[in-house]
Amino acid sequence: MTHHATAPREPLLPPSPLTRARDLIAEAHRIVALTGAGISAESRVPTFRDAGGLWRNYRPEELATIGAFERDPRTVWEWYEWRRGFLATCKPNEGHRALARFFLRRGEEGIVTQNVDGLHTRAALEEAGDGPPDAALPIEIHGAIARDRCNDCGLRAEAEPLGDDDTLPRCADCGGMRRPDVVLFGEMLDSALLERAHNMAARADLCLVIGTSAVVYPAAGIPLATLHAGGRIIEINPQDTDLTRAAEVAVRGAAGEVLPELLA
Ligand code: BV8
Ligand code: ZN
Repeated sequence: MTHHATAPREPLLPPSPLTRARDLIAEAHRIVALTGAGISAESRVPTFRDAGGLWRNYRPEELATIGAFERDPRTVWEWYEWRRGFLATCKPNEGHRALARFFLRRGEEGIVTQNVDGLHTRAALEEAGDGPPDAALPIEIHGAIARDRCNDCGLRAEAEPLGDDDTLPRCADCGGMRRPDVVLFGEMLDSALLERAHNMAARADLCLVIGTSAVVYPAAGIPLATLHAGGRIIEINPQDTDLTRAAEVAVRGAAGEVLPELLA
């Protein structure tokens, strides 16, 4: 019996985080994704931390607060007007598109976003073509910058340009103070939206956490609903975050590069 010298076996490398993440996705039944400003970074939307100082030396945390709005609504309005103008030049990136296609293929909604930039919605409509976009439409738990809301009666309306005089936008129905339809720091989130997002995460067996520093609550608690229900977390982010230690796999990279690979 001749013994064939077997080639020395390749040392078995542990599977890469991308491979492990792909396997978890293949095994998962219900998947939810929580996204933050990082998924829009490659669309040139400044992440919440870098936006500060880019505009008349204000910090976002100073301006995106209910206190600032009550104290100095005009300045907060002008900041949102500036952000709206800037966002008009941005478009969904490959990360938004890959995520939209993924949920359209699965036919079941699962995107929860902290972002107010509307880029997930645009990606859903563009990727769905003339098909239904619903499965890729996000739950926007912090609202949408492109809409206004009445501070008094809650009437929502398309944003209108700010008058250049000192008057502030008023509600067409009740004459109350209009404001951007976003959740400012110090404000409660829409409880129905938060409940829907939380229940979706608790029913999921996998939560993709994409481009968030996971410091803003109650949004950052959503992936923990999946974890506490026995599910697992995959983090897609170039950096470590407060959620990294709760993640089964951390894929260290940019969403625009990782998601098309991961979700193909
Ligand atoms: C509430 C809408 C309770 C506005 C937003 C003191 C005073 C007041 C409040 C608090 C306080 N201390 C704590 C609080 C609670 C506060 C909070 O959590 N603060 C944090 C900062 C400690 N939360 C609230 O105020 C919430 N409300 O708690 O109400 C309450 C109770 C009783 C009575 C009344 C109220 C409301 C929070 C919602 C605030 N609104 N947005 C607007 O945008 O104009 S949140 C805002 O922050 C944005 O939505 C943004 O999404 C979010 C920032 O978080 P991230 O998305 O994670 O963005 P960030 O820049 O931090 O991170 C980006 C990540 O991406 C990084 O990890 C980076 O590595 C990564 N990245 C970069 N590039 C890429 C990438 N990843 C992938 N690919 C890339 N290419
Ligand atoms: Zn009103």
